[in-house]
Amino acid sequence: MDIIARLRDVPWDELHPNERLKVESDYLRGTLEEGLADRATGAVAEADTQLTKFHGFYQQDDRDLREERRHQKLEPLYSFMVRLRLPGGMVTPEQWQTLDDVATRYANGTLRITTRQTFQYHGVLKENLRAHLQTIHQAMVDTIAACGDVNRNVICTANPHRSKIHRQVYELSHQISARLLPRSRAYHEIFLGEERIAGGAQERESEREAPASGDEQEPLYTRHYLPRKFKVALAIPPENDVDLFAHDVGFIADVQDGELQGFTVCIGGGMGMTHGEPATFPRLSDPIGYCTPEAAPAVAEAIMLVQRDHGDRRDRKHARMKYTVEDLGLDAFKAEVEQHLGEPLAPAREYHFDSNGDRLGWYQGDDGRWHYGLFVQNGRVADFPDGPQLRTGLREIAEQHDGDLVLTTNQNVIITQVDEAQRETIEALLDRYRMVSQTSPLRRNAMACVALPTCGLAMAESERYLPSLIDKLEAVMREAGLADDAIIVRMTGCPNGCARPYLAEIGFVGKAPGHYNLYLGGGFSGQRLNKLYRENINEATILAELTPLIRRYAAEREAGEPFGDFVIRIGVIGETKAGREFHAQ
Ligand code: SRM
Ligand code: SF4
Repeated sequence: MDIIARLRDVPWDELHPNERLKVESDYLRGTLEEGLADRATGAVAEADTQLTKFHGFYQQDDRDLREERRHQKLEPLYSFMVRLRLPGGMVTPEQWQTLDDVATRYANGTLRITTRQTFQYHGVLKENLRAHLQTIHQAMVDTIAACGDVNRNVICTANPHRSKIHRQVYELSHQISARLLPRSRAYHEIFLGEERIAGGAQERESEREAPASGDEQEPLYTRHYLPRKFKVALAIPPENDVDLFAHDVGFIADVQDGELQGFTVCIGGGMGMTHGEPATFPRLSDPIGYCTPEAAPAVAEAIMLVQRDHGDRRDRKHARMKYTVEDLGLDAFKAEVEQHLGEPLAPAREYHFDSNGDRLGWYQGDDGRWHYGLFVQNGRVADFPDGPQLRTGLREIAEQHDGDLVLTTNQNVIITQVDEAQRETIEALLDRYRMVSQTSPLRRNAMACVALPTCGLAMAESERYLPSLIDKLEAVMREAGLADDAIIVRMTGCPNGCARPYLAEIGFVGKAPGHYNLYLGGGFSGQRLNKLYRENINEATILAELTPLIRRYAAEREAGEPFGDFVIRIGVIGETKAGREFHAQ
């Protein structure tokens, strides 16, 4: 039974309010036109704040100024976070320049590389939204479906210029993105000035009365869209830079004799949970089968349709596909997928991952050209006072160099396609703008989510705090003789998991201002969740807890043993069980 049949007779009050909103939004139009024109407020209408997400932007307010403005009886300082759809994360140097211009003209003067291989802008005022989207549109970039209950930016192992396989997988990320893109023209009409073609939803008598066989305006999603966000990742072993098991759908490339044979397909991953609610939990995806490269977009679509039809539309905390997989069971979910495909999936194949970090520094691609993986602390491309001049430096590289720039899911950037003769020029620019500092492997492998001041859900600092905590942890590592060792550290300002902290060897998850839950024991290649070790602790306790463990690791580890494996072996923390048992001590 599909979603239209399933929901036709369900009373609205049994569904989450967002469900009604989607259906009645006239395919994501809502009253956005009117809201954008209203200059009396920096906000859009309450209901439209849900719809803007489907178009790639979020209403936020500056939380640093919230109290002060409240005292002054001013409305919060509203602005928008704008997120690009950039499957596979690659931009041309010309696009980079436009995206950089837009950061000055319409946003807060920074670009933020996200954990899903794209850019976010912060601080975009309502009156600048249209101009912002129109400018990037001229550079062939959009923000469609970057947020909202739809398929999100499709991510893949970084750098299509590295090898033939990387290029093929990158192209597939585009094909999957295109296939799962909403078809509504709302974005083009509201933001790009396209004329609306008469007919369609407005003329239907009842908003809930969808055509029996398919929906012309949204053939895949229908007016119900998905119960929740939906995420697809593609990885090329042995690198698991995308954290393949953290997503609703994962495709693991199977390469034999230098040729891409197909993909092992995994389903049901996700990170988000809520503190103190054991019914919510991070989950790693499971393999359900194997498909050819040609079939991958159809397989992604079939999986999405099963989630569309079976996902929970009553409780948004239980609406991600990982819960549908848990509730239906892997086999029943798979059977539904195969029914959509009209044939069974082949059996899953073996794979092996050995890391989930990025390749940083210089490396050579198959065609002999060079690529430079540049570390960007927490993905913030800015000119830091007394620090790296990343924005100016990367801008200049984009002006002088004709190779593409590729964003990674570890929030870094790769300067690609550098000929031997150009390497000196690039190095001189990296030097001039102090873009490469002597960072430790600990820092280079650390990630933090955005959190304060823009994220409305943050309970504690993350991006603004992690660098100073790393300073202190670096000192502990140095003193223990581990200055050259990598431990994967990740921090988020709340349990939603935007920097995938439950896969870190050391994970910090914000609980309250200055206080974090400490998780230990994630796998070095993103294959194992970590486990809660200490709850609600401040910096002094974090350091007091970690210092002896790091010292012990230095003294007692086996050759090549990662920190996450070590803490499990010595019994400091138990191995994580899947699903609900994630919360059990
Ligand atoms: Fe996220 C919500 C930032 C990757 C799980 N995420 C948010 C919002 C939009 C807050 C909000 O809803 O008001 C954050 C905006 C902060 C800001 O001011 O910019 C936000 N998420 C981010 C980014 C920018 C973090 C970063 O530092 O890079 C990442 C943008 C990705 C992108 O380009 O699309 C980001 N978010 C993730 C990931 C990682 C991933 O996808 O690989 C996750 C965990 C994986 C997953 O989805 O399970 C993630 N974000 C969430 C959740 C929890 C979802 C859940 O299932 O419970 C929320 C809250 C929600 O959806 O209700 C959320
Ligand atoms: Fe915000 Fe929480 Fe995501 Fe961090 S993890 S960006 S605090 S929603």
